[in-house]
Amino acid sequence: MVPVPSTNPFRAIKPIPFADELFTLSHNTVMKTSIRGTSGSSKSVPLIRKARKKEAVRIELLSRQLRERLFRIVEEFPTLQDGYIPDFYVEILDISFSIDKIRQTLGSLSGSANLIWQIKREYIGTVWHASSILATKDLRRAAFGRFESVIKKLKTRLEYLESVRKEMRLMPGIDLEQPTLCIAGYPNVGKSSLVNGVTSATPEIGAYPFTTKEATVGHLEIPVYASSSHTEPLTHIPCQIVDTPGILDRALDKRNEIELRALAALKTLAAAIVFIFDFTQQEAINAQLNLYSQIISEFSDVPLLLLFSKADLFDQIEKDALEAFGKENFSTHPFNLVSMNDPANLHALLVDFFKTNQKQITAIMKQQNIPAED
Ligand SMILES: Nc1nc2c(ncn2[C@@H]2O[C@H](COP(=O)(O)OP(=O)(O)OP(=O)(O)O)[C@@H](O)[C@H]2O)c(=O)[nH]1
Ligand SMILES: [Mg+2]
Repeated sequence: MVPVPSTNPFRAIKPIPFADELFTLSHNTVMKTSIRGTSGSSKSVPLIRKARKKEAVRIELLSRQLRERLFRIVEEFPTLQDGYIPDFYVEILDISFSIDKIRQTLGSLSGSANLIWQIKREYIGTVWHASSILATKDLRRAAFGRFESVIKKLKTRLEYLESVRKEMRLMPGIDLEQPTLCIAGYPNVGKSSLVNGVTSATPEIGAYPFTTKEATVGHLEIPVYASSSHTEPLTHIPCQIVDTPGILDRALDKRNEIELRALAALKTLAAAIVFIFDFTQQEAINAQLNLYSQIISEFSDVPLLLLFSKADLFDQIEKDALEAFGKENFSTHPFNLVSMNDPANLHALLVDFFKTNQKQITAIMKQQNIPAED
């Protein structure tokens, strides 16, 4: 089995704490820390000086802990700029969240960390001039209260970042060095069944539209032969097969988030497309034809393999009728009837398609990997 590359940059982010948790954890750690030179019975240092030092150090420690935690969250988030993370994740972020909002949110975490630093400076200065032990404690409590209110104001922002992290970490890991074949088609046509049949991936299969909600990656090894007379492969090329959600035949501005995610995968990942057509959905024949036209015009440079699914459900007369329909409507593409009960045939078709289009696939991959210019 080919190992699944984990190049999804969102999987490296640690869970983002709730605001309360972030403050309480840091607060408890600081209150448990013993501060050198502020306890014991040394008579040489006056008690007021020990108290000033103790509370000033506590303020310093808590501010440092909070700032470190905030900066860590900001640093762990992938840089949301062209060239830093694959375009696929940028597109998904823009569909499901908002890159601007994420940037602003991360910016406000850094801003809060700086505010904590200012509060700390203000209070430490005052604590050193406190006139009584009680006053040092009151000042420390006041500083902590200010820190807490800064952190509490981040409540919804931290929750937002955690929701981004949780959702984005579910996206597949994509290896940009590997060729990627995207499976596309109308809902419920058998896309996931195909991926399930020829790769180690096990996407959910269901007898209802939009079973697949986001791209899933399966892996396939394509044998490469030294020449057509060789029967033993020279080597194998690892290849990614991306199962995408179904796409209906409708205008872009009417598309739901699930369809937009499918188009984002096609746009940013596909070095080749496998389009699945399902003749058992008689009521959606025209819709599928329209979708096919949209895909071939939008991705005109990308090699496309056309497959008619659910072959096992057709008798010979229906197959002949299908053949005629195919010739009439798909003059530009050869087509094949496939069934999920025959993964060996599917596999052979994919290997052959890859072999025939290898040059074009490699050229598209090169183009996709060129970093965007500023
Ligand atoms: N008889 C038969 N049924 C199939 C075949 N391929 C898929 N199906 C059935 O068709 C239904 C849809 O299959 P999926 O693989 O989930 O289709 P999909 O295109 O991924 O659907 P969405 O993710 O919802 O867009 C399921 O009930 C499958 O069991 C096939 O070759 N033969
Ligand atoms: Mg599916």
